[in-house]
Parts: sequence; C-alpha cells; structure tokens
Amino acid sequence: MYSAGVFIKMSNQKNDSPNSGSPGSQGGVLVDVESRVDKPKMYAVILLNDDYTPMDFVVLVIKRFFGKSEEEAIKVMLDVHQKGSGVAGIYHHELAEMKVMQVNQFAQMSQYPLKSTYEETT
Ligand code: TYC
Repeated sequence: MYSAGVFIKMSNQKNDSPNSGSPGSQGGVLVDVESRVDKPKMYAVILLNDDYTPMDFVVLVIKRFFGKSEEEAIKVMLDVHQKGSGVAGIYHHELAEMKVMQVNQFAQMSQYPLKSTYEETT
C-alpha cells in the first residue's frame, strides 16, 4: 500500500529558495506526496452460482449484506445465475472478508449451498 515516498518540500518561509540544501535544512514542511495519494487495495466480493439456492434467497442476501435495492439485487442475482459468478460489492480487505463470512454463514444456517468469495480488484 505504501510505496517509497516521494517528498516535496512545502516552503513556509518567504525567502526560502526551492531546492536549496538537504530536505528540511531550511525549514519548511516535507510532504510525502506519493503515500498520500496511494490507493489501498480493494476487493470484490463475488457470489457463486449453484443449482439449489432459491433466487429469492440470493436477492435477500444481496439486499441485506450489500445494501442494494431490490432492482439492483435482482440484476446481480441474474448475472450470477447466467454467468456463474458476479460482483456483489467492492470493499477494503477487512470488510470484504467480513461480508464473505457473514454471507456464507447465513447461507449455511439457512441450509443453502450459496457461497461467496473475494478477490483483489485489478
Ligand atoms: N441458480 C440458482 C437457481 O436457479 C439461483 C442462484 C443465483 C443461486 C445466484 C446462487 O449466487 C447464486 N435457483
């Protein structure tokens, strides 16, 4: 997530000429520009198709755990049904992992074979 920083010096002195001396030697503020704009990795939570989980149950799961509307949830469910898998949501690692645990546990408790997984987005 954090690449080696590229620092720029933000001068806070009127007579502080740019690029003079080593960084920080003339006062001013060092700003790590690259780290600041670096994006954290994101993860797609993916639902997998199966032959037994009812469509209504999948729609309910997508609405409950991924905050989608009925209309959006139906679209995602049909996409999974037709293509074999589909993205229910994109999250930071910790949240993606939590969604997968919650969905898989809820499906198992309901005695349906529905499974979700997550993978890093490209
Ligand atoms: N294929 C299932 C059926 O025909 C529906 C389904 C959709 C199951 C999406 C899982 O992730 C899934 N009842």
